[in-house]
Amino acid sequence: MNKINQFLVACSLCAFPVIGQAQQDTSYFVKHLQFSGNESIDQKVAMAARLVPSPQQLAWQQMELTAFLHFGINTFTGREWGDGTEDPSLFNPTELDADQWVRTLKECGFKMVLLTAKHHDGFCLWPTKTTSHSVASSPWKNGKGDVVRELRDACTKYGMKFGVYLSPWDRNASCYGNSPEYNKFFIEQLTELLTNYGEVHEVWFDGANGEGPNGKKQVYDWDAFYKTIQRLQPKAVMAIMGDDVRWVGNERGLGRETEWSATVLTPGIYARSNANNERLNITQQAKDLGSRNILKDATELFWYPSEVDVSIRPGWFWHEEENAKVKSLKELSDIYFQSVGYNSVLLLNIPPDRRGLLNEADVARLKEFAAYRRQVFSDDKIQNGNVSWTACAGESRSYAVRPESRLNVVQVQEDISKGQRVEKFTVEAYHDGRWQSLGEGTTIGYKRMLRFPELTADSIRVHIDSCRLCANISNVSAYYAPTLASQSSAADWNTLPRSTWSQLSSSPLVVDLGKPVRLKAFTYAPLNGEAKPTMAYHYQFSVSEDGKEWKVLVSDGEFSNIMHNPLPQTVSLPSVTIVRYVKLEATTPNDAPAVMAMEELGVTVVPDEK
Ligand code: FUL
Repeated sequence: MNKINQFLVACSLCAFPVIGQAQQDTSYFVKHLQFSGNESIDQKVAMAARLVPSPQQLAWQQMELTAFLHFGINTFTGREWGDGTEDPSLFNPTELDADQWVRTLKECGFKMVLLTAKHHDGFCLWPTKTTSHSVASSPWKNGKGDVVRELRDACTKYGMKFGVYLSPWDRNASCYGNSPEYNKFFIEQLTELLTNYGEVHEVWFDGANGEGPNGKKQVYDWDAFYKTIQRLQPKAVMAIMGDDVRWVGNERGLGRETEWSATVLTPGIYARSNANNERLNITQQAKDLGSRNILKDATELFWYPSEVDVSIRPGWFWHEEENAKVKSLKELSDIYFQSVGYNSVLLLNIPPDRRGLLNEADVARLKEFAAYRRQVFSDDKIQNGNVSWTACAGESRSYAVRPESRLNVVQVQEDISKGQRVEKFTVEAYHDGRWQSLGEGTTIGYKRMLRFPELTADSIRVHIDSCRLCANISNVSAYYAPTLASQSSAADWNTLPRSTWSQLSSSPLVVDLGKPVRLKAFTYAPLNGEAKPTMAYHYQFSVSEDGKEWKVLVSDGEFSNIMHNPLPQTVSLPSVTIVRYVKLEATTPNDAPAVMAMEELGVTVVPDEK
């Protein structure tokens, strides 16, 4: 065991330097460092270079690929966010088989499985003592079932790591909004999960909170939640509303090209986070979370690596109509290169269906995805790439490429147990007697992949243009990733050409469809898949035959999670209605009147009867 590892083991959560703070110092800061305010920028940079992950963060980053299972009452209602009033008797998977989940995921290269033990609807997948709103009140296994236990057992059987998602936002708990009482209730739920199911490797606290200004306002006791985890599962990482794992900032599977695990973003669970982050003018979505420029004004730094969470389908929960919308191999591969290849862990969601099985459509795609990764990454075109290299700014190293090898990917890794240091690097290829540039990147971190048009090369050269102290490059490799065909993504959520429509207003959105039609469903699709402050969240949907007399078809609708996952949401209407005018009256997530455009509306109409 080397000096660093000895220290890491002895002091996993130290928030202070081991020895001094001089530039030549070889000491490390684990997980957090505080600047005194007197350092020059060079001194700050040298300290930042010596910020390292805790042992559990390091183990977490090394997993690279983890799986999310969104499963619960929504699976049976077809919703993305339940409102907590669902009848537990709806929960009745006919063939639930956690063995099938974990076996499939293991075969497909996943290292950990995280289950939505409780989503925002408050329905618990384990027989909790805290509420009757759980599997214990469902017909599944006559109320004797425990999904968390079945998943845990399957994880043990297959040697898979295990994590739980427990939504702080609870739309069912009557004590929600009575802050001390709900915090106690939540800690009891957390305690059950962290006590009764063996080792838990990740605890995922969602930041989503859809309570409007008129809803109940809960003040969470993050500190007590944090301490509960520390006490019961000290090796678990605490994600999102936690200080071990950071949300990348979108649900589209898109990481940052410049991704600092050593970041100035203060985790949201700390009371000082708003003040710190506002002072630096940053959010979780900010482009720059760690450059020298932003270090200048930072007062502290966190090892807070990013996690890219995305669903294999448009929604997080299983919906029958999305069986044909499982992401293509090309989309999954792009997501992989833009998450794992951008110094992040990929958390891919594969939602079990109503039978309680991973659906055939998802399993087939997962297998294709695994086979593709195997094909690409089992064939490293470089022979000596894993010899470690202490690289100072301005230095390069060349690597011989196996003869006749085509390549289009170069992968570089830093030994992050000694910190994240590279700020800019360039990759070149030698062919036909000359060097040509393949591309350049900024950060490397645990893993960075660069893609470029395919070529044949005799050798490649990695040049470290700029770094903090000297970088510790642990691996350089090169691969050939076969080109994958794109699938057309023509919108299938509007069946009536817009050429006959006219928009009469935008807030509310009133549209004249041009002729009477038999309306079966409508869709709201934020323009360009972007979340805007003026977007619709809560809505009322009405229709009219003459534009004067209106009939409300949905009075209290919600486009659940649209702020984080701004994809088309289709609402099926209770019955087919003849309409010519439609009206969408909506409020934004901040409860202001929403502004919408005709292009964001889709209608599904039934052809006229002959
Ligand atoms: C979001 C939630 O609101 C979604 O329903 C989903 O669970 C996703 C992973 O996080 O914030």
